[in-house]
This record gives sequence, structure tokens and C-alpha cells, in this order.
Amino acid sequence: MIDRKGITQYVIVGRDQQILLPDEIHKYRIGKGRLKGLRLIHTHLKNESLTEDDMMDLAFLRLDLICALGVSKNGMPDTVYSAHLLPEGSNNVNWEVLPPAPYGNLDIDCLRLILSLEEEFAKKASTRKIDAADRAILISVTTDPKGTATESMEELKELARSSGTHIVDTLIQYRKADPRFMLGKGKLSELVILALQSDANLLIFDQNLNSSQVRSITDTTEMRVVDRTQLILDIFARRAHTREGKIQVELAQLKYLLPRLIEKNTAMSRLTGGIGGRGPGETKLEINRRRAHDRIRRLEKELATVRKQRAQRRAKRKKQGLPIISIIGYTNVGKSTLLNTLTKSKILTENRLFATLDPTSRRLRFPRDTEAIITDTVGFIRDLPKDLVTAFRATFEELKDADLLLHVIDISSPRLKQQMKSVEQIVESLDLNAITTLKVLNKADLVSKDFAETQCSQIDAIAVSARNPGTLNPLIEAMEARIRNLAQP
Ligand SMILES: Nc1nc2c(ncn2[C@@H]2O[C@H](COP(=O)(O)OP(=O)(O)OP(=O)(O)O)[C@@H](O)[C@H]2O)c(=O)[nH]1
Ligand SMILES: [Mg+2]
Repeated sequence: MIDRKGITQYVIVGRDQQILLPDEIHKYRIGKGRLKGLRLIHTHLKNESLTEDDMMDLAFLRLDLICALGVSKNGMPDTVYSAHLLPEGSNNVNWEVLPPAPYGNLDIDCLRLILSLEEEFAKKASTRKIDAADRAILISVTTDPKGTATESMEELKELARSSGTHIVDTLIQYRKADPRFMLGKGKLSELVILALQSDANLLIFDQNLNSSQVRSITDTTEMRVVDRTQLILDIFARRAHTREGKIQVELAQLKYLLPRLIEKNTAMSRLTGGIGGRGPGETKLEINRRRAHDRIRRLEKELATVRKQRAQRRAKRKKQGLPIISIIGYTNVGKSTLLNTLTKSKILTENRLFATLDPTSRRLRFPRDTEAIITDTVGFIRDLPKDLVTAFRATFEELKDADLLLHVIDISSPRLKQQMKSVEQIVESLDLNAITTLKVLNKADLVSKDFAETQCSQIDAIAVSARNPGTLNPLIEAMEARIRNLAQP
């Protein structure tokens, strides 16, 4: 067993089949959310690769790395087999087996690998708060009328579902928010019992909580507590695939978490974990804050670089001189589906909130040979978290390039009116009012023809079913007409 400094800490002699690890190893320093600080290097006398037992040791001891040195027939070192844990495995595999390497030709920068793994682990601990195995109770404390409150709860349910959480119960209390516990004291004790009965481990609040509320509720219920903003941020974190998307989301998360950092909070343990001792006289909280600030600064720098590339692409698109049509709308209304059908593309569409995070552009050729660029982007939601809007500023800024906005609305949603209003508010706050907008009522297949017609004339919109290309002609004509209008001096 070798420590981070490369010093041998334990030498263990076993039999050909097995080595017994002494108890002390289990007690060896182990930090929360961190790896053990020890690599286990052992021999495999028949030059066989890593076994299931090896993987168990790797996982249970949270070893930095496990390595088997294969021995050749003539007793010489042969092949080196190694593996390490993964912060986020795929398909239930939570480790990575490195390619076997000949002993004489081994090239692993061990320390660097381990430190970067630790950072990843810690990042997961700090920013990912929700797990597929979580059983959540959704809670709303509100003075809104019943209709508004239940609709907001429905949306919270969809958000929770999109984050992969299992919802075990919901609870609405109609009252003014309690400054300490959000809920009333009596309701809170009811909640504790409910949680016990339903085996819940996570509380999700529809209202945003301040740090002292988070702490009081956590202390009293002994459950994890998350608010709507964190839930949205969490979904974004899962969906971010590009470098830019990832940086933007982590920035938003850090900025949201920073003022909510509390002394006892282990949520940011990453930031104290790993290398570098504490400075003189600093509390853990101060270190947490300082590291969060440092990381924010680093991410912002990196983001600036990534954005330069985006700006170049954007400039190139502008140079082509083609009109730009941007699809906007509430999340999950069918924006990406519409882009796919219009341009015969295959970008990801899903019955989940925020399936799309990264903007996509495609060329669109109209029947009368007009050409345009059509773009799809991240969906909107009521009370879009401020830190997210800031982090995604560049993505939203691009909307300003649009010559025409397609505002897609889900006609089958019971929350159609509120969703439209939220989108209009966001459009205004992003300064996009001046751009010509075409309203599109999507998912018309899910409602009666009559209803679709009434809605269309009421809000001056065109009904389509984005999944069905046969329904798109009126929309295509309307788009082409507007685009041609623009071309006229
Ligand atoms: N019935 C019906 N379902 C549709 C239609 N258009 C889209 N959908 C479904 O609605 C869901 C959301 O579609 P997306 O295209 O991913 O929606 P989006 O607006 O891009 O959503 P986000 O990217 O998550 O904001 C998917 O399950 C689609 O299959 C339609 O015309 N009719
Ligand atoms: Mg989409």
C-alpha cells in the first residue's frame, strides 16, 4: 500500500489465492467524499487481470487505485492491470479499468489522475444534490389561491420527475412563510411522520429557502432539503453536455450555493477536500467560501475562452446573410421536435423538462427557395433562476440575432396561459420585444379541432402538430411570408 507521497505504508504478505488486509487499513485516514489516499499494488501470480474481489476492495476501501502486477511464467514482472473508481459510472459500473500495460512500459501519472478524480468526486458532492434513488416529498407553503398553488405543485412534480427523483408525497400548506421553518411547527411534525411512513429522504420546496431555513429544517427533520431553484439547477447539470453548458451550469450552482454555505454544511466538502492545507486562522467556512470564489473566477475565465469560439461561429453565420429564425417557448412544448420536423434533423427530444440546453442551428429551405437559419435553444420556465439567466447570458444573447421568433406554445397544457405569460415576460426582460414574433400552438393532435380553432383566433396563432409534417404547411407559409417581408427594403 503506497500513499500519495509514494511512500510505502503497508507491506502485506498473503497466499497465492488471497491477501488479508489488516484492520488498520480500514481505519486509515479517510475524508468525506474523498478517496483513501492509498494505492494497493499486489501480485497476480498467473498474470491474470483484475478480479471481482479486487474491485470490491477498490470500492469498499475507496482506494485511490488498485493495481495487479502480473507475474510471468519465469517469475518476472509482466503485465500491469489497474483500475480506479469513477465519480459517475455509467450502466452501474462505477470504476474504470485502465488498459493493461507491460511492466516495462507503464505510463500513468498517478498523482495527477488521483487528484483530478478527487476533484470530480467532490464536484459531484457539491453540485449534485439529487439522486435517482431519492424518495422525495414535495412541499409548498403559499398564500396563493388553491388553483395557482396546485398548478405550481404540478410543475414542481414535473421538475422532480425530470430530475429522476421518485415522488412519494406532496403537501401544500396555505399560510405565510414561517421565517424559521417555512412550514408551521405543527405541519412540520406531521411532515416528519409522513416522511417516516413513506421512507422519504429528501424534501423539495416549491419556494426558495434561505440558508438559515435550510439549516433549521435539515436539523429538525434530519432529511436533505432542496428548493425549486436547486432542483432546476440540478436538472440543468444533468443535461449539460458541452463544455460551455457545463461551465455555465456549475457557475450558476456555485453562485446560488455560495450565500447558502453554512458552517455545518457538508455540501461543499469538495472545496475543503483534496490538496492544500488551511490557511492560518481560517475557519472551514471561510475556506469553503474562498475556494468557491476561486473556482468561480477560474470558470469565468474558461467560459470567456469558450465564448470566443461561439462568437466566431455566430459572426460566420451573420456573414452568410441568411435570415435567422429562433424557436423559443416554455420547456417541453415541442420546440426541438418542430426543428427536427422542419429540417429533417434528429436532435434530442424528450418528454422531460429542459431536454435541450445547448443551442442548435440548422438551415431551412422554403418552398419558394427562400433560405433561413433556424435555431433551437434552452426552454423557459416561470421564475427562471437569476443565476441561471446570468450564466446563460451568452445563449440568450444569441436570440437578439433573430429576425423572427417562433413562440411555441403547448396547446394541450392546462397551464397554457401562465406559460405564455412567463415566456412573454422573459422575452421582455431579454430585450427581444422588437423582434417579429409568430405564435405557434403545438400538440394540436391532443385537443379537439374546435378548441384549437378558438385558441388560434383568440391569440392569433397557427396550430400545428410538430410530430406530423403534414400539419406544418400553414406555418411554413407564414414564416416564409414574414421572412420575405424582411428582405424588402
Ligand atoms: N402529442 C404530441 N406530442 C408532441 C408534439 N410535439 C412534441 N411532442 C412531444 O413533447 C415532448 C417534448 O418535446 P421536445 O421537442 O423535446 O420539447 P422542447 O420544447 O424542445 O423541450 P425542452 O428542450 O425540454 O425545453 C416530447 O415527448 C415530444 O415527443 C406534438 O405535436 N404532439
Ligand atoms: Mg428541446
